[in-house]
Amino acid sequence: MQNQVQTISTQGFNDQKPGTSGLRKKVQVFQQPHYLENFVQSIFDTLDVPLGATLTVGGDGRYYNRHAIQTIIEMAAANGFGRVLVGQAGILSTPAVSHIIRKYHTFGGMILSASHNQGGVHGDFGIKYNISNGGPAPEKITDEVFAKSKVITQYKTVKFAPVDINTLGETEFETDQGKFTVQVIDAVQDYADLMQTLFDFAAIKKLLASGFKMKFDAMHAVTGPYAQEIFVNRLCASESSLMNCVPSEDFNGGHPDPNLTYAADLVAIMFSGANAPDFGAASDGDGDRNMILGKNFFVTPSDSLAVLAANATLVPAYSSGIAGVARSMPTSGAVDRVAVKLQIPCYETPTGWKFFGNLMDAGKVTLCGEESFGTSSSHVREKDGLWAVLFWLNVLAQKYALDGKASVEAMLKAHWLEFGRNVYSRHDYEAIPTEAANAVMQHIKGQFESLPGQKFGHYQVSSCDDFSYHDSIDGSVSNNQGVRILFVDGSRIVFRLSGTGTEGATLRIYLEAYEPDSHKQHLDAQIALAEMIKIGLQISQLLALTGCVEPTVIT
Ligand code: G16
Repeated sequence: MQNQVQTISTQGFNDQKPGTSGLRKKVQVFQQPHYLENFVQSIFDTLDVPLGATLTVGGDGRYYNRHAIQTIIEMAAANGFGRVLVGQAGILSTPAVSHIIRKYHTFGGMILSASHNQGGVHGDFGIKYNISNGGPAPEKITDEVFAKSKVITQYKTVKFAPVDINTLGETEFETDQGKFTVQVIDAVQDYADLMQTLFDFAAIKKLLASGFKMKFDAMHAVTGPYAQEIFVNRLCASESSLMNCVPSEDFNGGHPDPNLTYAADLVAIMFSGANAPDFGAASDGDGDRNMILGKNFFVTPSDSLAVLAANATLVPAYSSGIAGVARSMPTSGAVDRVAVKLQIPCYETPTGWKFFGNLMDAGKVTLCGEESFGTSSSHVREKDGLWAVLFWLNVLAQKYALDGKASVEAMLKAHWLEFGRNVYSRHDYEAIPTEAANAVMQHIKGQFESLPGQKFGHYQVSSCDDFSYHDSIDGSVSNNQGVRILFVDGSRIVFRLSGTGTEGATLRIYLEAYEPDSHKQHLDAQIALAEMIKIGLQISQLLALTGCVEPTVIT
């Protein structure tokens, strides 16, 4: 039976501006009539979809995924796509979507996720479009989508009976525009195969068989099935190496954000003294973030990027060296020091993985990272949580093969000894009133003229600005990307409003100081940065303007 394309009248919404990574809102917002459809149609209208093109669709399994997938399938059929690839049960991690787009040359993909944000009926939902290089759509596309979403008057759809996305295989439909196929693909195999081409699985297997203990926490999110296949089936780790590996629609009531606050169960295990595992890691809702822990030891994401860059040649995929590195502006300068030693370029971009895409496509950088627990390479165009975990395991396996020792803490300390330590911390003030957060930013900007030269305790301000990025590949300019207070000794404080929250505003304060003295490098970051923290609060007048006494999250 032929299914008729229908044109449905609608009215625009004013709040569909994509943030740092796609559109994220409360589930109830997405459940408003036409809300999801309007945004999807605005994306399709922005793209020049070739007739019969293939679209990849997958999500992190959170509440509303299944409904959204059916809607997108129907709208894709009506908008000229000939095929949709869907992960089995609708599940695909964000890096897996990126890989599938690249491997099967699909016309981009839709990722249904609010990443590390909470899920469930009262939680968050999100959607973003990735372009055909596998990476998040750049701002010139998301800006156009937003503009279209405000003035949209109709969308196109075809009503199908619910498509079975649980069973692998193909289902064909006839529409009045022609044949349309939904292909349900294995969510895990392609990605696991890719990892096996990058890393030395035999060496990691040996390490894991040597008594080296690891613990991976999937936080009830998308990486569970991937971790099972990679760590247990392929690397023969014990089942007890994994925790929280069954994805759930509301992440079992948790907050799938791999940091010291929200991954508290893993942190307790890893900081349990002499019997703690040797290596711990966690990933977020959609599998693109990672947190790395050693026995009683936390690795900041900024340090993790620097250590991976410094040791990249120990990993098969990067054995002939890396072309360059990139980090987001608020990420510490630890990797910059490695780049100097390796004599490779280091790029500083705004927050948001989308800014790395052009540099990777142009072959300028191989490794990229962000302080927000994101690290990856040009094997895909997204950050990749399990990739980072495997990279660490591969490097540790090589160290073990060399001298029988594999310690995360020892690796970090050796790194600091060679490069010095960029002591780093981020303080988040979540869900504060938007007006109060804006007032803080305005108050700081109001001091741009008077701050340079001023002394605060041991520190003197050298300059301050609102970060702007000029993309050297496509010439685009992105302004207002975070306020920087730079000090004479190279320390800095950055203030930025998050672009991924869904409740009020989240103000982030990023603190960084350089410590070359090996006798002081062991200090806890909060102690080492205590004076900087006070200066940040003084300059921002955060307490007076927001009433917030303490950060919600410290990493
Ligand atoms: C997203 C982006 C990242 C960004 C992070 C934090 O991560 O993909 O590039 O660093 O948000 O952004 P913000 O500071 O604006 O909240 P994810 O894991 O949420 O997709």
